[in-house]
Amino acid sequence: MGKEGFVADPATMEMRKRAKELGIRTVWHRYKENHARSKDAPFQATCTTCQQGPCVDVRRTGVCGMSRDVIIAKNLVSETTIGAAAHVGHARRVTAIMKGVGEGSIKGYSVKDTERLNEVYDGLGLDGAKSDNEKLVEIAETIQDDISKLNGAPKMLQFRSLEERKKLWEEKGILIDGGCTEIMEAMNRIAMGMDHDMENLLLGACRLGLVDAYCGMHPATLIQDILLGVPAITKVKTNITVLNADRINIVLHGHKPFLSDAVITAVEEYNSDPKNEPKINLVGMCCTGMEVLMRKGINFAGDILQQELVIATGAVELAVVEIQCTQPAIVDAAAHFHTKIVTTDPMAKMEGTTYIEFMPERAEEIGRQLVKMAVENRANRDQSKVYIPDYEPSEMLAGFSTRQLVACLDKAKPGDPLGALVDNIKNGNIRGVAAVIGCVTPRDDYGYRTVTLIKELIKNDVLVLLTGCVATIASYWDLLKPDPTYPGVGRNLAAVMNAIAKANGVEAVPPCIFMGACVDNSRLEEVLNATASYLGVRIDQLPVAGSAPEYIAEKAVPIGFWTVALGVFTHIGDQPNVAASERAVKWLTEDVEKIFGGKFYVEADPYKSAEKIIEVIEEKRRALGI
Ligand code: BF8
Repeated sequence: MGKEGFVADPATMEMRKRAKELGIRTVWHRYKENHARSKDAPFQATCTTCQQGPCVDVRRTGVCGMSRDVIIAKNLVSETTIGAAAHVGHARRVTAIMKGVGEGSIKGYSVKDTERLNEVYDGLGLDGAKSDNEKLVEIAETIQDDISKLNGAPKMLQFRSLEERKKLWEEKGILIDGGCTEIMEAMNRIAMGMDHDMENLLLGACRLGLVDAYCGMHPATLIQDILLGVPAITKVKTNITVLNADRINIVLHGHKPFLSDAVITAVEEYNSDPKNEPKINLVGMCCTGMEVLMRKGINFAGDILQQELVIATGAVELAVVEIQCTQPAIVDAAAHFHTKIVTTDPMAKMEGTTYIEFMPERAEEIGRQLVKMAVENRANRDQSKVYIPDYEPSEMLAGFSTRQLVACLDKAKPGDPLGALVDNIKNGNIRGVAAVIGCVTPRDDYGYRTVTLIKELIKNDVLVLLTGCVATIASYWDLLKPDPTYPGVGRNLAAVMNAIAKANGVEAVPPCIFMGACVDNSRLEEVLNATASYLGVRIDQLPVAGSAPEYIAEKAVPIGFWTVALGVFTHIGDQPNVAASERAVKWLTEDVEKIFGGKFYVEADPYKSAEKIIEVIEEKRRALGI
């Protein structure tokens, strides 16, 4: 029992206890040891830029005279740059794969969705290719140009954002050049003696939001859709308890689901041979886990906070990681068992692990090599150390790409799928739409903020779309399980969901809609743009909100600046490290709304956050006259 009667996921709690008994320090232990956040948070105004400093706990100015407000804005730009660089790095890697596939040097992947290929090819304004492979190359070269060019807005931005936004961004001076140029200039502006204007710095952070979206998330999603398939509805099981004590367990961890695709193929090959016993149980973790659950129906074992706990079961033969959100603590957890961890990206190595570089040209061979490694390691398992909590995994109905969502709505209102959504928003059955996205935090009871917030929203007839770790945690509380009684869902929203389910010939749809991993926030823009265009209004007029109740990663910061620049009211559960500057807080939570129509709202309490989100949605409804 935790906050206000909240009961955290029992499988996770039991594994935390088990880890403690084994002497494995988990993220929750380390959080208590290291957390330095205080109410007045003076440490938040610390500048480490030059050797006159570090200027710690700056009350007025640093040694150079830089104000506390500017130091804080500069630090926020730095964090935002790192986040944007992570997503651009992801896009760069998958773009290189796409180019190799088109040119024929990479044989293990091919076009899985021609419709998506053509949509992207045409959308980027390309023309004249004679084959799908030529299209792959041209798209890849266009995205590479978007990422690397010195001048001119990325073609992806031109393709994926609404005219009204582009015009506004240009007017306000945040229309971006190439992704790498922007990242370089962001580092340049925070160098000693450069930008000392708080507002200019924060507008710079908004630019990085656009970099993240149009040189990172959008290209990553689109390329993955083209080469690995557009997600369609699928049912999976989730939580640590999807591990199988009788099988060989392999965990796929990271964000870039190309290596995992090769491992999946190798596992299918291994499992299909009747001579091979025991069979392999393949499970996913973090965003790669979400990618493979959506596209391949692979069960999901854990979010960012559960990664050590999954290893602490002692049942994992091999964890394969590629990029992002891997906590180095898994090495310590694995050292208690036979578990092998393999890192695969030259920019994401980890001491104490085996490094096998993922070369997409050799994907098939590397997939088999990893499977062989896991199979051989099974003999080293000490079965007496295996401990998997005895709870049923949760059920998740997933795979709601925008296309799948539209297909479901089309059954409800043939020929006018968006009408099926918009009619219900207009008549008030759906009060509005909230996208709840991002990470989970060790700051309070596991899942408390996310689960409580979502429950409050759906109870009040707000349709909730989910991406990222919050989504998988929601599944542990059955918020992604179709149940025809729609427990906890507002009466009107439940009636809409029931009608959509019936139109699609299924018993029920889940209380919330899971739209994918963090890069798939790009899918949320597809929904926003389509709805705004259908209604003939701006995004900032729509009764919608975004929320990252438990964000922790740097990647979440540019995503937040992007949603604000799109015009979305954006809730975050924790103050970024800006509390020591009243001016910065005011700009982010008030002034920026006058520029873009969106702003940040900071609140840790999920009840208060839900109340505020609903209030904003109701205000927007009133302004629209609905
Ligand atoms: O990109 S939600 S903890 S896993 S950052 Fe990481 Fe946050 Fe999870 Fe994926 Ni997203």
